[in-house]
Amino acid sequence: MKSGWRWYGAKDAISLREIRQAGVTDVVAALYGRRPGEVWPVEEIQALARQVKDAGMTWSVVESVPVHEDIKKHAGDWRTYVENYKQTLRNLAACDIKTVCYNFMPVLDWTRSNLAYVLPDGSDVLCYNHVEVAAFDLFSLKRPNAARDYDEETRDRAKTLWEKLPPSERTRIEKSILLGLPGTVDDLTPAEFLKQLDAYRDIGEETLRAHLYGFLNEITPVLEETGVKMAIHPDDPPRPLFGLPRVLSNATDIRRMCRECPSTNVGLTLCTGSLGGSLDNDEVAIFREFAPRVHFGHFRNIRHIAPGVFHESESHLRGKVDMIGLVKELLKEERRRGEGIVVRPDHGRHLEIDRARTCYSGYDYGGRLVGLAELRGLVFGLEHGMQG
Ligand code: DNO
Repeated sequence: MKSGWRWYGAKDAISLREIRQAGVTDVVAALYGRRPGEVWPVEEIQALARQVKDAGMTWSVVESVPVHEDIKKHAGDWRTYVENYKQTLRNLAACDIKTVCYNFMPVLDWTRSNLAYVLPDGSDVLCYNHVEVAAFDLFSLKRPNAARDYDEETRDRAKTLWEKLPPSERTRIEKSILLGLPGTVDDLTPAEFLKQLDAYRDIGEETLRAHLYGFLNEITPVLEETGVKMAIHPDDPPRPLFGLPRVLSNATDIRRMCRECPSTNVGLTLCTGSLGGSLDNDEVAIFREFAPRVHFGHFRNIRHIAPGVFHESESHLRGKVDMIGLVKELLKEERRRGEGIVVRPDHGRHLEIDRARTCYSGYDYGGRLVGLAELRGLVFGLEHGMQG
């Protein structure tokens, strides 16, 4: 396992020196100043790569080169954005950066309803509660026809919840969904969010799938010529949201992508926490089945506490995800390839040592430091014959 770490560049409260001291070799970064659809200039890529190198590490994975919304919709200038995407891939490859994480979730990147769910020890984590999301959708956003996207029980529970929530809690849910999560390109007002949702009115699941596969097959010649590997990030959470289609939530979706896009340069970010958001997903089986296509890993654990409600766990090793089984698959695949796969500790608890600084939600120092140490300890134990 190559130890990765997501770094938000100049805006990150965490320094490269701290990251290096966490035992990291591979930095996961992006040109955050560039808008979706723009070509990333070689000089800018080189400058960031040099900064990372001077700190004793390598920028080896990009997270993310965002896919412009128009590519997902086949709207406006989408063909130009595809060409620009190809050029960005060529420019990254010229700087020897050959793994690209991205997602194909419409409008919102990942979604949570609580960015500070408090655990018994006083640390806090991110939480997704489907009833809170439904309540927001139905009674705050008031999305037209939202009711038909929820079953009766969820609608009733959402109504009861919303009625009893104090204004501060309602605001907490609204802000958690619309603002503040890294990954989402712009903070959204409710009106802007509704407008963007409406733009997907006529785009169903099959259409979005066709757009994803079409995009990947269109860029495949560039992937093969440069050696770049595309690592799609699964839908987080892995279920339809706000009436939007989802196309990468489970093994069936991955299987289909692999069938429609035969190049092995088209692969996956094995994000255990995203896949683990559904009790039906078996992350270890997914790793096993698609191992040659796993180009990057996000490892974390989660706990499901009620139907449709989960939060990140108190440890990267314990929870819904069988981390021992997963790391065994990782080691097996690494032996087969004869090289390591970059894995980053995905999200961590917000601990006391980070209270004095503001990190991106889920991306504190202490919590991820512990997570990475746990993962490395597990790898060390397994490599030295410890029985799981
Ligand atoms: C959340 C992240 C995602 C991820 C993107 C990839 O913590 O895993 O925001 O970076 O979905 O495009």
